[in-house]
This record gives sequence, C-alpha cells and structure tokens, in this order.
Amino acid sequence: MLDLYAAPTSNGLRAKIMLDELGIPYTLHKVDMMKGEHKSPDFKRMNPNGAIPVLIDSDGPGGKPLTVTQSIAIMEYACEKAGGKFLPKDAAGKVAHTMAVQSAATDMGMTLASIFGIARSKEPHKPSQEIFEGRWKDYCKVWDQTFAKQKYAAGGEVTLADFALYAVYARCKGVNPALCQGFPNLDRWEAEIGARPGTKKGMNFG
Ligand SMILES: N[C@@H](CCC(=O)N[C@@H](CS)C(=O)NCC(=O)O)C(=O)O
Repeated sequence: MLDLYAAPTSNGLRAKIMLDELGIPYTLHKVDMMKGEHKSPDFKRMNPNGAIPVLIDSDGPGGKPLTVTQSIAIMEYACEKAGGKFLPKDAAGKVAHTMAVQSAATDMGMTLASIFGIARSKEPHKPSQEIFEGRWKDYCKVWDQTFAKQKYAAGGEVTLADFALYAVYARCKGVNPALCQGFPNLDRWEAEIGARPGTKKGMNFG
C-alpha cells in the first residue's frame, strides 16, 4: 500500500503525476501547508525537513515499510516499482535524463521557490526578484530551444523528466503566467504532456 502526503506545489504535483501516470494505486493525504501541517511533530517524524512530498510504502523492499522523501526520489522509486517504466535504459539516455531532471528539480524548482518566496515576503526585494525571474526565463529559453529540436525532455521518448519539468512549468504558469510568455516550443510540449490522462489526474488534487 502506498500513501502519498502532498500539496499542489511543483514538488507535490510531480510526485502525484508520477503515481497517476504509472497507474499505481495509492492513498492521497492532502497536506494543508497554510495551516503548517507539514511542520507538525507527526509530519516531521516522516520527514524531519518538514517538507512535502512524502511517500510511504508499507510493502517496500524486502517486504519492509519504506519512507521516501524528495520528489525525484519518489518518482524514481515509483518507476522502479512499476518495472522501470519512464526510465531510460541506455547510457546516453540516462545521462540526458539526469541532466533534464536536474534542470527541472534543482535549477528551475529552486528558482521558482525563490521567486514565490520573495513575492510572499513582507518587503519583496526587487533586485533579488529580478535576478531569479531572469534566471527562470533563461532556463525556459533553453528548454524552448531544446523542444525545437527534440520531442521530449530527455530525447524522443516520454520519461520521468517530462513529468518533473511539467510540474514546475505548469505551476509557474498557474501562479505567474507572465514568466512563461514567449516560449512556443515549450508551450507545445506542455500542452501535449498536460493532455495525457495520467498527468491530468495527477494535477487534480480535488
Ligand atoms: N527537494 C525537495 C523539496 C521539497 C520542498 O521544498 N517542498 C516544499 C513544497 S514545494 C515544502 O514543503 N516547503 C516547506 C518548507 O520547506 O518549509 C523535493 O524535491 O521534494
């Protein structure tokens, strides 16, 4: 049995999209971050960092319960559990995949978190905001150029990287669409991934 603790942020979305794309049964536990539920002692017993998402597999390796934190680790674990679906098999594909995942999760994810954090602060620091917004647009520009040459994030096949990237781009578009203007190839890819039934289901937190 899988239990996913998440909220509809980019990290939470990508974990949920992955489970829904794989069609793995799971129970969703919605975490109300506005109420600080992710900082409660119960939650911190699952993830001492007090951050979503968290996946608990009551039937992990060796039949033992396993707690997985970090959105990409959750995605990889779920793909492995489903027999390696959405994971590239050859060496070149694996490298392209890791690069795409890192771009989505560490570059873009952290940049978006910084943009949102600054916007929410009591006195938003304009120069910092401009730095992070410029960085975000630079990443989008590179992805736009990439999607002019290849169909999916890591090459010619849909992989975990597409869902990792989709979650952060769609989340930004939902909150601050101005940051996602002028990227026609990226938008075309986003529309294709967003039309997939599993991704649609993953984006729906009810
Ligand atoms: N690297 C982690 C980041 C997790 C993360 O920062 N989650 C955010 C929501 S998107 C959160 O829970 N933040 C609350 C906090 O860190 O205080 C991952 O990929 O899962």
